[in-house]
Order: sequence, then C-alpha cells, then structure tokens
Amino acid sequence: MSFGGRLSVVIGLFVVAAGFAVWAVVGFMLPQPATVDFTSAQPAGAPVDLTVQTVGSIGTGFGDHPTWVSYLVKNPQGQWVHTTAWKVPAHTRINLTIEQFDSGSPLRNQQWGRVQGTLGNVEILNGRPVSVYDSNSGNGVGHTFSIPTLGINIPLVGVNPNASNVCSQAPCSSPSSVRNIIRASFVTPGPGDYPWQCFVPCGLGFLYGNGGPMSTVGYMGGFLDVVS
Ligand SMILES: [Cu+2]
Repeated sequence: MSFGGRLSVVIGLFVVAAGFAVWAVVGFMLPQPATVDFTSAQPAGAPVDLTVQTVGSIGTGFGDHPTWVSYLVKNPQGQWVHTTAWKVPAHTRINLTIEQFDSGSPLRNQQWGRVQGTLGNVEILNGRPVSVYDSNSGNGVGHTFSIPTLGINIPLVGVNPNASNVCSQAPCSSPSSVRNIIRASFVTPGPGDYPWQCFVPCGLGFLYGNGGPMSTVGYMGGFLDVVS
C-alpha cells in the first residue's frame, strides 16, 4: 500500500475512534430517566402496588417525542410520571396493575400471547383470569410487559380503536376513557437490575417497528431495580 493509502487508513481509524469516544462521553453525560422508588411506599415485607399505563401516543406534556407510544407509572404520591425505571424491594410480592389505553393487532409470534411467570401463570383481564390470549381474536394485543430474565410475560390486550372515547393525551386519567385493566402479581428475586420491555414491535414508522420507542429507555422498556 502506498504511503498516502496507509495515511488515509490511519486517519480513518482515528476518526472512528474519536467518534466512539465522543459517543461514550455524551451518552454518559445525558440525563437518565428518573427512578421511581417504591421501596418505602409500604411497610417492609408488605406487597407493593405498582400501577402503570400504556398509551398510543404520549402527547405534548412529556418531552421530545409526542407521537411515541409509551408506558407511564403512577408514583407512590399518586402522580403519573414518564419513566420506566422502578425501584422495588427484593423477595416481595408486586401487585401490578396495567391500564392499557392503546389498540392492538395480531401478534407476529403467538408465544407472546401466553401469560408466564406471574403467580398462577395468569393475568386478570377486566376481572377474568386469562392464561393465553388469542391475538387473532377481538382487538388483538397492543403491547407486552415482559421481564425476560425472570421469565415473566404479560400480554396487554388492545382496546377498540374505533371507540368514541379513546384517550389521546397522556396521562390517561379520565374514568370515561376506554381501557383494558390487566392485573397480575409476581415475586421479586434477589437484588439486581432486571431489564423489562415490550415484545410487540409497536414503534410505528420505524424499521420493522423496533426503533424509536422500542429501542429508547423510557418508552417501551426500562429497568426493575430490585434492592435488598
Ligand atoms: Cu409496545
């Protein structure tokens, strides 16, 4: 290789290395989504009530991506906040309530319609126990709440998108908005950071539906921060 060729390879490698360095520093400096702390929300050892909602678009009140699909969580003070990092105590029963305000579709993989890892391997969908949901029926499945390392999967059945009372501005808190209420319980393991995510490629407008809100912490995925 000529001197010029070798020089351009060296310069090219240097530019790539500098780019990675800048990317790492910026990623480290950017603010991370706040963690909502549920560890002192109840007496030690008592079950933790964790209430979240899923919305088809987060709206204008929560940052830079008003059209993105998202989860929100109700903090111990009863306010809806836009973060998917939740701190909970170890070896404790979590009573999860998910208010699903989004519509759904048939699942690409029917496995995600099976409830797994919850107490009794069931979810309570609008008051009725469900162990498998056929997403080719009804309004399909909009999202899942899944913690892969704990074997937990909870399908979130969609609402009728043609209903007259679909919530279009988060947080959805009007009692008249159409929703599905999904309840399930599970027991936290020992301390650790357990990532959770949705497995429905619901990032509309992104490659295969897996970009945008599906690949950004704070929307369709986050962390269960389990502490002793
Ligand atoms: Cu989703």
